[in-house]
Amino acid sequence: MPAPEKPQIRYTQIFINNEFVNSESGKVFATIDPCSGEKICDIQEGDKVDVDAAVVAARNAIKFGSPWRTMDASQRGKLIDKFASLMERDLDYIAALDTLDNGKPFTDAKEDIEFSINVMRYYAGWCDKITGKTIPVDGDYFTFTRIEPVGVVGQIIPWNYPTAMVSWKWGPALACGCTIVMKPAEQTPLSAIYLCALIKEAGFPPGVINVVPGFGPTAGAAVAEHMDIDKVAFTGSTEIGRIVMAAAAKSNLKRVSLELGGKSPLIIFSDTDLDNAVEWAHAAIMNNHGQNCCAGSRTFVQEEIYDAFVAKAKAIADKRVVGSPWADGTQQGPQVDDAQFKKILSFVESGKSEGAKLQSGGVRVGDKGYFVRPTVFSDVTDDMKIATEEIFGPVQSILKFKTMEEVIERANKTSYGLAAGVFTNDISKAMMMVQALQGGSVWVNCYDIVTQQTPFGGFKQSGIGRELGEYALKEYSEVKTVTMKIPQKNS
Ligand code: TXE
Repeated sequence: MPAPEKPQIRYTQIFINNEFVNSESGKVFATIDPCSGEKICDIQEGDKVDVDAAVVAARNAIKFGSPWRTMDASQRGKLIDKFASLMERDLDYIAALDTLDNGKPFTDAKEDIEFSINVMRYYAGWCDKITGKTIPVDGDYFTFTRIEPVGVVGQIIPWNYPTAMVSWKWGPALACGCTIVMKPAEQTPLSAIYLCALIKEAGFPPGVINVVPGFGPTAGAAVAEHMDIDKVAFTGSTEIGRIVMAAAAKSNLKRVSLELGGKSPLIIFSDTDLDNAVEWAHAAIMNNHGQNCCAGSRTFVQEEIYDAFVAKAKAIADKRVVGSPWADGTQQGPQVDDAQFKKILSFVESGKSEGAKLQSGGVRVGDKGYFVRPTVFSDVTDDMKIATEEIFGPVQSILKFKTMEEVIERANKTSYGLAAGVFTNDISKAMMMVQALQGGSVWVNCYDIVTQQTPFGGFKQSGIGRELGEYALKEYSEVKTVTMKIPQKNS
């Protein structure tokens, strides 16, 4: 494959009411190329006043009798499908924007965009299949339910999958007929802004989608606190998820869905095919540079195969190709920003000082940008910081266990509960683990299989609610019970 072109940046503004506009304050912020630490371009910096304007547009777009409200549900589906086709037309360009802004290899970025298109198409199909019920109530009444859009939704997203996060949020919200005010992550605003141009081109009515780039404590907080936003959907750290939920409670009790951090266990029993398990475990933590909420960041390996597993995990990490995300064959580009880069290296230091054995990596690559060598620690114990806190980087922690009972208890001993994985050839063992592990997704003999059709979300402090699949529709709808007096009921 020839090296892709670095993209020309075409849009850098706030998108409200189908128009690109400057920030009210006149302020801009720089989005940074993580390969070099240098500025890509300036982006209009939204704040409360811009969020307010976006909410007015979104409220108008969903008011009773509006074009969006009176549109056939099937037509809503056609618009979403048209949008997906425009994404397909511009796939390489959107992928290039994500590579530039986020640092992920171009081939990975393309897979993200393909997934995002699938997500949009999946929800396009749902639009005219969201149905209520008729309910046989007592008495001379006729009762049915209507599933209505929850209203204006605020969506705050992170930087690790810039376009995919947009699709996970827009797809179900649009299918339900909501209108949207989104705040993309300050590290990666480029693709979300570009997608606005495609929303306009697809023919969505003004105000259905609004995007206000900016920072968390200003634009993000304005969304979470807003009195005229009916629901907030947030993906990011557990720490900020707590702030968003408190803001929702303190303002107008807007509905809340949260997709937060994780410290997901991946459990390898000794009866499994060792080479296969090593490969999956490597991908489970290293994919997307470890910047994955459901990364398999605690690899539990049964004692009989522990030493062999560690040796193979080291060998495969040593071979991982780190470099320019634009180059063919690169498996890992830079971490997203200086803060994440420093955070990861400080976790490496804490692993070393707490007595874990560094098998591979643990160092910076090069002297500019935010590249980190894939890192493998063995001899990790449950109480070490690298085994308890989310690192969000390419750092594999390998722990040893003896029995199934023991590993169940240790795997669940965390405040998180996003995902878990099990490798075993014993179906009974697999089914015991499936039932025992506390996580929103459990993968058996595979890992990180996330699809548009399947619900995704967390137990415990990994979140509230589910994204993707049919379940996500619940997060964007209200149920209205309608009861009518009738002269006589007949069965
Ligand atoms: O996340 P933040 P950061 C975890 C991961 C990572 C850590 C920090 O461990 O190392 O979080 O990353 C917006 N009110 N995850 O600092 O701050 C912010 O602008 C409203 C896991 O990037 O949670 C951005 O749009 N919004 C995660 C979004 O929240 C606020 C993905 C996420 O940023 C806000 C990312 C506020 N007060 C990080 N402050 C996952 N679940 O996949 C910030 N934001």
